[in-house]
Amino acid sequence: MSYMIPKSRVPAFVDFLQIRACGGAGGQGLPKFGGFGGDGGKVIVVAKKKIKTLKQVLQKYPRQMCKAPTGQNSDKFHLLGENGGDITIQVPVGVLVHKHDGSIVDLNQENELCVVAHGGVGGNHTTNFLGVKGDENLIGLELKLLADVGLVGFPNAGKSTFLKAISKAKPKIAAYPFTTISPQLGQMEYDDGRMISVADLPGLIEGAHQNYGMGIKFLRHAERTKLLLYVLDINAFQLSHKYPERSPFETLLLLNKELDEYGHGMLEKPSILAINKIDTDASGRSLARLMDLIKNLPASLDQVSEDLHPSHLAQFDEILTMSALNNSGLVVIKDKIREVMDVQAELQRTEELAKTKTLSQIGNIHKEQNKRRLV
Ligand SMILES: Nc1nc2c(ncn2[C@@H]2O[C@H](COP(=O)(O)OP(=O)(O)OP(=O)(O)O)[C@@H](O)[C@H]2O)c(=O)[nH]1
Ligand SMILES: [Mg+2]
Repeated sequence: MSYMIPKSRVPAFVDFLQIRACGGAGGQGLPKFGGFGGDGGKVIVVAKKKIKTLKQVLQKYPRQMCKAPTGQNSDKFHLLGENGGDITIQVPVGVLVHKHDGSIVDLNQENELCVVAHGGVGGNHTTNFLGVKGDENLIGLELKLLADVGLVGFPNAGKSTFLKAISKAKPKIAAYPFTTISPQLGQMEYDDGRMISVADLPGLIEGAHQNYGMGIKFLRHAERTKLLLYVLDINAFQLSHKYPERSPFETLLLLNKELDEYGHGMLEKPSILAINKIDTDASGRSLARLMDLIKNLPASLDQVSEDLHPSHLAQFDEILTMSALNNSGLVVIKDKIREVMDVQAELQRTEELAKTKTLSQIGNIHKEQNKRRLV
């Protein structure tokens, strides 16, 4: 009999996985001789590049349970019981560990780790020589999205409408903020068959970097994207009567500010600004005003209150307009996305080539030196 879940029952795409992590219990002490039981083992989550998906993790722990060994009991021949060994759960790089206490740990690099369940201490005089039970914690493993393009914007800006228009994805769209509550993925297909993946993220609001709204939780999913598409509503935005009304320029600055404060290289990513709902600005007056303010940055910052000023201004590769609802302007945006991605890929290739070149030059220098030494 196998403990493995039959292949048909393992979902094809797993981006969240719960695991019950149990630390080992401490071994029993030996009161007669004052012997110490060994400590129970810990459960540790560690990021490994060789693990690519959470599905692999599920296949390794089909019962979604991971238990570390118990510490050894003390006996008259082994007064100090051996500690139970630790268990490591190997997960892909880019996993967010949701710990039982509500904290979230980002495992972004090879071998980064976090302890998710401690073992109990071995029995000794302070515990009446009884081994203590280990932690039993329910943890969540969430894999950060891996998409080429991330859609960022305030709620209601039209991000999901854009995703729906350019891909086969069917995200929920509605005229109220926070319609999207979890990241949605879509594939943008080009005439020559090239595919670029797009992640629609829940809307950001003022204070997102401090976890207002759905904040940081979802910004994490934008970290691994290669390009950000800022979606901006040409109309003013007001989250509720408790919040001030923000002009499109203010919304843009706030978005910029939130991404800047969040850090993680968000502002350094290639980015395109897509000004949406252009169909609602028939006279073109709002657009003209907004473009004027953008062109006159940073001087135009004087026109808005200082607490909206970002410390670094985002640099856009392009500023374009669209009506995601009416399918207008989308082809230009699609093409620009591809162009920026291609330029980035080319830059990366040249950088890598330069690196290998330097390495081979170093190799040649060594060869030259060896030659000289031989002469
Ligand atoms: N007139 C007009 N309305 C639009 C356009 N794009 C989106 N909308 C409308 O704006 C509202 C919000 O659109 P969504 O696509 O749900 O906005 P979102 O940015 O995904 O919002 P959240 O998920 O809440 O962050 C919906 O009622 C859309 O129909 C547009 O180009 N023109
Ligand atoms: Mg949405």
